[in-house]
Amino acid sequence: MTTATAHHDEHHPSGISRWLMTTNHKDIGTLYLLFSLLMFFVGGSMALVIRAELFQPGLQIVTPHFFNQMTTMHALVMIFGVVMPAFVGFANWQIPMMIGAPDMALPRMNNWSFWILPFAFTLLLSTLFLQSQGGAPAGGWTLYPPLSVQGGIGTDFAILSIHMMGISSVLGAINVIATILNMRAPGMTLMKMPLFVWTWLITAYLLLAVMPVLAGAVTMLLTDRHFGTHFFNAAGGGDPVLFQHVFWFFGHPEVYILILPAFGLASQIIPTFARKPLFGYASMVYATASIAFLSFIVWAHHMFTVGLPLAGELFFMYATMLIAVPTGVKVFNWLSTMWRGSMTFETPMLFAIAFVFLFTIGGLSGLMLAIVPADFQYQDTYFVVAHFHYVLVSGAVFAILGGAYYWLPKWTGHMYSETLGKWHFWLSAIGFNLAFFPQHFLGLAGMPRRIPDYALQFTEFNQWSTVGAFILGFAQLIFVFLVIQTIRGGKKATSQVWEGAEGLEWTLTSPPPYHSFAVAPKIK
Ligand code: HEM
Ligand SMILES: [Cu+2]
Repeated sequence: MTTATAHHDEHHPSGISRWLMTTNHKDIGTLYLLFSLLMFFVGGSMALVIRAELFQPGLQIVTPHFFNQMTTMHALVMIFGVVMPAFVGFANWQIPMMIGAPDMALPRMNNWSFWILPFAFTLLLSTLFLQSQGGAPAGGWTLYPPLSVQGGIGTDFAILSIHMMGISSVLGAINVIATILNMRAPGMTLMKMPLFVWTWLITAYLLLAVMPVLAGAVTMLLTDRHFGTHFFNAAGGGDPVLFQHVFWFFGHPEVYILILPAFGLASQIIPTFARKPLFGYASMVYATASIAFLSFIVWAHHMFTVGLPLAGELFFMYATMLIAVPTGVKVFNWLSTMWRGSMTFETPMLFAIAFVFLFTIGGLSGLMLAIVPADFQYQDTYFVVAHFHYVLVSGAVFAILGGAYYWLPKWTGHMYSETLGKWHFWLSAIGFNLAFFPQHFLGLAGMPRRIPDYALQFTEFNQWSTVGAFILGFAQLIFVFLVIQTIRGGKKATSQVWEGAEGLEWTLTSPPPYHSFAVAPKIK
């Protein structure tokens, strides 16, 4: 039977022009995910350079200036080049299939929002080759003035690259909102949408709200650097602390842009392998919305040591603690979904369970950091570095890896090797905790962050941390091998793939047709 739709289904361009010109959500999803994986190795290698230098006190491998470039670039790459593109990759692949739409609402803009990224990161990474002119930005990813005003041409490249990343994110967010609000199949009401779609809808609004704020902050930096303005120059009547306020007004919602889609991934995976519907669907939606709202009123908890007025310190302390409530609701709902479920522990579920527990550890250290007088001790120490790696690595990255294992059979049509998957998981989990758990104690003992050398008493824990980081790094090579192996072949995946999985994407073949849902599905 060759209907028009069936013919049109598989007809698509091939070769390089396919990937350059594609407007297909699955292709663009694949491009975002592969880009993110490549950047993971770029950002990860930088982290290993830092950890190798910190294996023992004294300077062995890099100069202090290059060390500062590595910490700054590592963070910019991991945040804007790995986690954010990975989530947009998942959104592109999954949202149209989950809501029963043929594609994203704005396909050509979708192509452009991806292809801006390789140019933005070429610009950013090229600064590493400008060592004679100061090299890459080296004042920390937060780009605080006055250091960032004094930095070399690398800082200008970083500012322009951040502008391009911001445009890509804003275009992606517009596309997600337009798709979710206008392209749902008949009967797919908002409160019937999968949680992953809800978390992305709310994340997209956060992106629209704060990416322009970052653009504003770095533009003021650029004019202070080249056009004689004094926004952040105290001698010119400006205030360097103003930059911190504007940066973190973006920066704190940004950390929720890095975690809300991860919450959505966990809410897809856990019910599937617990074989129970998600506990408290509606409360999950309201918890996500309240976290997003609260994320706008806590930014100064990054600045408790700049000398805020007491009333300000108290407000930001209590507002930050308040975020623990909706976050707690989510953790409670995931545990209740697992409770008395008939659970099996395939690799996606292992990553999802590790996500829940290790993210909670990150959340608890976040609560400790929210206490103003205690934060006077923690601020700018390795305790902070441990905290945000628990929420960003075992949080965001573990959820991303879990999501990849969950949908890889759907995307490729092949089952991956469960044995390799489990090796990848356990080496990642052990390596991660060995790398970052000791850092809590280094911080409590007073080891500052962003230093290439340290006092003797910090040696042992730094050595464990470095060994752990290399185990974590090595484990990711298994993942790359597994992905290539699965794309190439393996046991055929069924449409349903996972027995307990719910959702429209599991009604499509694996891999799904190039153009899916040309005819809107009926939502029960
Ligand atoms: C995957 C393994 C990772 C390792 C081994 C690692 C390791 C490190 C190390 C050693 C530092 C420097 C700390 C210092 O000396 O001050 C650092 C900083 C940082 N990392 Fe990671 N990291 C990893 C992944 C990530 C990810 C996935 C993210 C974000 C999504 C991230 C975000 C950051 C940030 C924001 C900083 C602070 C940079 C600065 O001080 O300006 N890291 N990381
Ligand atoms: Cu914050």
